[in-house]
Amino acid sequence: MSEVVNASSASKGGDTIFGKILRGDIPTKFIYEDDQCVAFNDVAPQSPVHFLVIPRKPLPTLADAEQGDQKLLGHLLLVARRVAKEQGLEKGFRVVVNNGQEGAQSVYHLHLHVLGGRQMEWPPG
Ligand code: TR5
Repeated sequence: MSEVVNASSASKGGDTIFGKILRGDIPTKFIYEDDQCVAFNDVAPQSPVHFLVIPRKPLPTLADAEQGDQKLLGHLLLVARRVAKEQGLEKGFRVVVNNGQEGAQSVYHLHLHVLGGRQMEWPPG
């Protein structure tokens, strides 16, 4: 099922698959972790390298972030940059945050997609 179809039926509220990953209920190899966030490979990669950076704090969407989350949001971007370098993405990469239904968000736990390893196109679909 496409992510857009998944996104059309997804909604905020309750536990998410990423909450289960964070708690260790679903065993997942973290390619990075610290006290604020973790990174792991996307289960359905859209490019040769495709990983997600997610905060430990269960913010459902970027739109739910508040002023007090400023440092956390900056940290997520710096972790994206760091792991992208570790993954060999010297030639470039893309960072995506899908927000809400029209943003095609399917998992309501904030996450940064980091995609690389091929030439990206623009505009996105
Ligand atoms: O559509 P949005 O932006 O919400 O992105 C959600 C992403 O989570 C998609 O790229 C999915 O492929 C990814 N996803 C979904 C699951 C999953 C995952 N990545 C890693 N591990 C996963 N598990 C164990 N289960 C999922 N349902």
